[in-house]
Amino acid sequence: MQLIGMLDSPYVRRVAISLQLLQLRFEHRSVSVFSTFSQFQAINPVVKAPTLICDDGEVLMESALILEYAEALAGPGKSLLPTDITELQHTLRVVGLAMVACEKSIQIVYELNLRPTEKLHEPWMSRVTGQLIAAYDALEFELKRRPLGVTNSTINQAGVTTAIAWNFTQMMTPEYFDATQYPTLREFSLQAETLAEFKAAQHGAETYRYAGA
Ligand SMILES: N[C@@H](CCC(=O)N[C@@H](CS)C(=O)NCC(=O)O)C(=O)O
Repeated sequence: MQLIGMLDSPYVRRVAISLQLLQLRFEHRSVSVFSTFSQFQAINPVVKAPTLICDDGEVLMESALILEYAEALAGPGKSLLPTDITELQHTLRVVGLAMVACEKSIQIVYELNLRPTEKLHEPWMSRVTGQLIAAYDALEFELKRRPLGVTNSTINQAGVTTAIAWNFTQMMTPEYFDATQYPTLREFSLQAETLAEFKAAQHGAETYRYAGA
């Protein structure tokens, strides 16, 4: 299967890292939804990253759905989601918060980069920034309360998505919140970024390198 999209997208990164942790092999094509729009459109006409081309050619999108498919493909014994219902509930809460953090950072990036400066809408920026901070406040609280595993055998989907969200916000919108307020998140993300699966899929324009190579 092929993963389409650049690793400067937190959604593409979460899929690339999760596929590796689930021990699923894939080819990565670092195609941009912006600078190579037409090339992306030829692969997926709705131009959404991540896009996954399955082995039979069917095209999937939306990271949560791609990961649902990947979990099923990986089969029993390999999963980034707990089976215990209480643990699953908490994992999904943390994933949800981390996904909102990604989305709010991206909305800031789009507002700054895709809109002419004179059309920047301040009430929207304030709203989105407030939501971003609320997501990180809640994530810091949750990680302190219930620490997450951060080795390649203990990290779960909550850990993967949280670490990626934090890294993305640091890379793209660090001036919109005070990172020193979130020591647990910062430490967790730093540790996650040292894992081979994260190093193989670093934020940016590079193509993912198989962690086992
Ligand atoms: N909810 C989606 C969000 C994906 C998303 O927004 N991807 C961005 C790149 S970071 C994209 O495709 N942007 C182009 C567009 O929306 O037109 C997911 O989890 O996959």
